[in-house]
Amino acid sequence: MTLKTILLHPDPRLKKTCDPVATIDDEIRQLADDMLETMYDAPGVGLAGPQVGVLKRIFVMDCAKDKLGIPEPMVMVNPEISWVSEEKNVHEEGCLSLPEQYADVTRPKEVRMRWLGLDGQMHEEQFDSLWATCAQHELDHLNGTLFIDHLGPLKRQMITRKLEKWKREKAREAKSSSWV
Ligand code: K1U
Ligand code: ZN
Repeated sequence: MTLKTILLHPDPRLKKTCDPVATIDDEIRQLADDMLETMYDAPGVGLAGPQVGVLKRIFVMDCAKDKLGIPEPMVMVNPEISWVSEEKNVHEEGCLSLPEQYADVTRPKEVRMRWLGLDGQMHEEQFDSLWATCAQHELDHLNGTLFIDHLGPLKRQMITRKLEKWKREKAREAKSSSWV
């Protein structure tokens, strides 16, 4: 398995609409393995193809990590939302492509997802709480949408500026640690 580099906002690849996956083959199975390893290493609870530079409709998620410590990795290929609840939920969201930036986002509280699994079969399941938030956040990535696109322009600009500052600090830290 290989750790992939996670692209940071405003990389233009994060704004693209991704292509459907034509077949489940060894390349897709390898990609899913690499994405799960990259997500757990980050650490995060989700990761979508475009975040690792792959403009295909695939994401991974595992929102079960902090319950009993038993992992519940999920891989969704060509995912679609088949139903959303009328009831909405506000959840604080983060994004591995916008490290250390968080904001409250309002989305449907529950969603029903349909997707192609690595077993080549269609699956359908209903999600709530963090699973529902994460599935919608990841599906957004496949359509070139980031969580900051759900915010007003001022909040979005503030987060984008804070991220630029974070990048400058990281670059400065990397430079000073290379001196010793
Ligand atoms: O898509 C991504 O960038 C991953 C993102 C998913 C997400 C988190 C929270 C709400 C909606 C979607 C993350 O995983 S951000 C990191 C994070 O939330 C986390 C990190 C360590 C432990 C638990 C959560
Ligand atoms: Zn994200």
